[in-house]
Amino acid sequence: MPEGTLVRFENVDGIGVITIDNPPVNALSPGVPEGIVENVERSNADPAVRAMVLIGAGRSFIAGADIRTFGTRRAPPVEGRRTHQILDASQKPVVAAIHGYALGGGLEIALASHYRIAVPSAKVGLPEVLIGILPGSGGTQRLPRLIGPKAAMEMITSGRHVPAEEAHRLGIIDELAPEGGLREAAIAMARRVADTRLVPRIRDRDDKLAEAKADPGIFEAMRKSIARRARNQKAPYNCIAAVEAACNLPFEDGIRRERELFDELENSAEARALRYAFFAEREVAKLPDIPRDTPLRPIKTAAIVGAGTMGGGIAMSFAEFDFPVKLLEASQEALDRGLSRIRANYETSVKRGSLTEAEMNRRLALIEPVTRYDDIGQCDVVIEAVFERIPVKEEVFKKLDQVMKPGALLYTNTSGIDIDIIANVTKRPQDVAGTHFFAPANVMKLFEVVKGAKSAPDTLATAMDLGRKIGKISGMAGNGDGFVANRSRTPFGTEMNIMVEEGALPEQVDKVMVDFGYPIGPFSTADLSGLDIGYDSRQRRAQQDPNYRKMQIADMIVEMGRLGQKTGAGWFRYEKGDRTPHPDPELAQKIREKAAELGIAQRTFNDEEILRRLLFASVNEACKILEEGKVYRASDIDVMWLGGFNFPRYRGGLMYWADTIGVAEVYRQIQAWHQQYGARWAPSPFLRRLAETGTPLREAKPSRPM
Ligand code: 3H9
Repeated sequence: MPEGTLVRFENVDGIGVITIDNPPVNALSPGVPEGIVENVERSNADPAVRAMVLIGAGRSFIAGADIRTFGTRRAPPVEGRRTHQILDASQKPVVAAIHGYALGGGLEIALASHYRIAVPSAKVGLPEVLIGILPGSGGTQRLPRLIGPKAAMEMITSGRHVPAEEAHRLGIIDELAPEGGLREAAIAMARRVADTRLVPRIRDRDDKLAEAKADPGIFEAMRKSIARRARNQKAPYNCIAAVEAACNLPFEDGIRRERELFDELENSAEARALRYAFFAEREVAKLPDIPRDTPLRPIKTAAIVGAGTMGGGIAMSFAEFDFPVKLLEASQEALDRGLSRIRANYETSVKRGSLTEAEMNRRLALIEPVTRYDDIGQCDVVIEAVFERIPVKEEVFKKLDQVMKPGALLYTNTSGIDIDIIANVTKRPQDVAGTHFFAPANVMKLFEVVKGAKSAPDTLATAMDLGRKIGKISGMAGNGDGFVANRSRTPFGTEMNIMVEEGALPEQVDKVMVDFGYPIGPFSTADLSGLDIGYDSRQRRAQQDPNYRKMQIADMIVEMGRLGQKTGAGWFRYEKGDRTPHPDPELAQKIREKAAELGIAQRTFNDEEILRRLLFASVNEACKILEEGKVYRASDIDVMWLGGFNFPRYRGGLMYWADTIGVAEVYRQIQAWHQQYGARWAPSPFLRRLAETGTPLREAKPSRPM
């Protein structure tokens, strides 16, 4: 068949090599499954073919079903004629040859094949749960038969990508092939097995299912273990139910049950939101004003200035992804403190079992502490993470300008200082941009790249790419107070404080947001970060702006010495050595007294009102950001909320969620609160236009280019 066909066939001395060629990731788009089926059937009918190899062209085996086709009208699959069923029924053996990714429907095709060979760099997995569905092409029935229900449930409910070597140990992969030699090794394997009389089929195995027969409690235990992270979601539970069916039903009945459970999910609200989030996270990488082919600056070595909590977390992000990184602090003492914090973080992970000691040592060896600016001059990129004060940052950038080699990228991790002020103290403002990490920097996914007035296109494109290389999701923001992520989050913070002044309690607000899907509530989060930081910035703001609305209760708490977890009390009370927040009646009393002193009337709040007050305030601000052209697209704001603030992913993001309520209703409510509470709720004219035209918030285009 000619190049350009989705599925090609070639007879290599009796081995039929079936190549899937659907760039970029060989998704199973219309035409691909049909092409596989046609070639498998033809090979079975052709005496000149003894066995087959199924392999992917380009960078992957098969990344799964084509997600774009979900939720659209598709012809239902014809039972018995589905790709996995045809492969399974093949009388001649099929070897799946895996490189890159074998995910979802891709791994399911490999499981329906009779042998699996992979290069060590390959990854396999069933990540359907991450887009709100379950493996619907036999994966939930075959994987437990191959590796046992417990291991299968762990893989299917987490959706994680399993490296080939681990997959080999688990029994998913039969053989490992040398990198670069996959095709030859797979053809050789096919030759070896070509004359097998009994083609091995996973469906016929049940030895591994004995685990569930011996202990039927494993399913309930699994449901319990995921209860926290699977809150409000259906897909993870359907995944477990499907594996349970694999253990209790004959294979064909199990396949039917899997299909039913899949059908329940495909169009669920959570699946739609998760699909949206998947594509929004790909869209955010596209830079409309920077050509795609802009050459990137090579980055092999990095430096971080400042070994505080943020700087240390950033260094850890680099080390995790194999970048040698120099950590600079002028004083040896501060450097030592920073390094011991990094070590302590790693040790906690080792104790928890999420990191091996060897990996900890490998990462620590990549972080080189230095005390002189001259030591970092040859690094390709430097990220400044010093104290958040303009003169301090200016001082650092003057030094960087002196020592860094020409072409080095100079990034600042400021969370709010004007990038141009920083850039303009150097003679190379084109090399300067913001790269804003979110705390904890080694954990949170968002990497907000901030565009200065003079930032060169390759300075920005390289920053976006760098974020990706250290496992983050990069999003571009225009320069301006708070950039995009924090600016859109600020009104949420304001409202939570004001509601407490008006009679809501921190524990009620936290419960509403946890029930909504946040891992922890906003007041507990504030206690975790420390309340003094917000206090300082409020004091500064109040000095600069005579109209600044003071947060009297938040200030009172800090002035009482309650700085959060680190002092054993903040918005909540903490037992020694325990991070569990306990409501504090004493504090509640103090809050009421303060409110009385301020003359603020007290009332009760219902949960819906709390949720809306917090999130609508932010939607309104997001509209102002779009109006000012400080972001490329509305969905980028959603990506930032998912990666920066732990907004529940199965709700899509701030704007996507607001659309589930409806732009007209959001506008109506904001108008009503404008009447009631005054200026801070003035609706953005941009929002008004969206409401008038019925344009979904998530599709809103900014009013002007960034
Ligand atoms: C499934 O299989 C269901 C079955 O059980 C059957 C049920 C009946 N579909 O991420 P990248 C696009 S569910 C459509 O930047 P990377 C992506 O949008 C599926 N498009 O690359 C992007 O397009 P664009 C289970 C897809 O190298 C381009 O490919 N599988 C799909 O960073 C490059 O993507 C999954 O959930 C797809 N399946 O990462 C895997 N995959 O350039 C989903 C990618 O226009 N995919 N695209 O923006 C991934 O996790 C990553 O793409 C992957 C590569 C790890 C493969």
